[in-house]
Amino acid sequence: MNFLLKNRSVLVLIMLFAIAIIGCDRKPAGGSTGGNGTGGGEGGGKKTVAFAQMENTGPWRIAESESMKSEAAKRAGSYNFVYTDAQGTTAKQVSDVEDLIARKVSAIFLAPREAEGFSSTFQAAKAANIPIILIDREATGTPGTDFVTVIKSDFIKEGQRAGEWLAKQTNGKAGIVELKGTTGSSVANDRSKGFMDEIGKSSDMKIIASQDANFTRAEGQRVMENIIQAKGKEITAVYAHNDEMALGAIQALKAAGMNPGKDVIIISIDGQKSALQAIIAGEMNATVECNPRFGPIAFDTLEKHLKGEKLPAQIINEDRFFDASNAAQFVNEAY
Ligand code: GYE
Repeated sequence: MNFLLKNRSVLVLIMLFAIAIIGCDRKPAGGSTGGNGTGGGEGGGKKTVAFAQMENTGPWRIAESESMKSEAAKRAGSYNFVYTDAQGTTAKQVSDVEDLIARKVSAIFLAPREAEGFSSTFQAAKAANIPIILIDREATGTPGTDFVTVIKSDFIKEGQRAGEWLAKQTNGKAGIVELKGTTGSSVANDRSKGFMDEIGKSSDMKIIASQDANFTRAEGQRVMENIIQAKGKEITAVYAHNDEMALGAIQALKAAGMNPGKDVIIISIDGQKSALQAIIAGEMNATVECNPRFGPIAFDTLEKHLKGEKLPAQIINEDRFFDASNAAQFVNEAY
């Protein structure tokens, strides 16, 4: 009798344990879109949010990653933070996001390297109830459906500001080299378009060469060396889609015995510290600001979404303009 009783209570314990396990499994899958789910399979009521970065090279992108990490650290009471680095490959970035979805994080900030390639990822995130907020670049898809919203600068306006400034600076006559950002990125398309819109207003503003230098200094330098060989003195201006490529071009021009900042006017986009220093040194002329410090606005936007607030399709950062008149004033706060 005693033996039977003992066995029975063991059996009951086993059954209770089994029920508990099954019960756990019945929890809704995926991260929470509401304000009260714990999501992320995390304990302690914290949400796990992720930032899927495309690469972490160059001051702009390093500043962006740092801003996201330090904002997450400030909000560590509410969030665990996961960071992935796709090392400059769109395919890796897609699989990084797929892994984050499989891990059931509560939300994903995504800086998409290229505009195309993410549509099935967006569907998987939607099916798992995981909101995606795009930061810094656009991806093809519908805001409010495929992703929550996109926070970015107005890239067409950046190109227009660069074009307008250059036309004024050169009295409407220039032989321009355009160093473009990564082909397939929303940024490169828009920065070209805005610039062309403006220089198209003056018939003597001519693009004499236009090439992809992938937003990097090394490629900017290499591409510029080749263009100098082909075009030489025809070059009177460089429009680079970012400061890193402009700094590479400056190196190439100097090595060829040309005078960047004087004989060849250099304008680019971003506003990083070494560009402002080059402006102060007289080797570069101007840069349109593109702010990489997304951390605070990214997390604020996520919190609004989690509270159920309706968000606009795009959230646009306001940017400044740096040239010889103000570079010294802002250089210390630059990244
Ligand atoms: O200008 C560039 C970076 O996506 C807006 O990408 C960003 C651009 C930025 O590599 O420096």
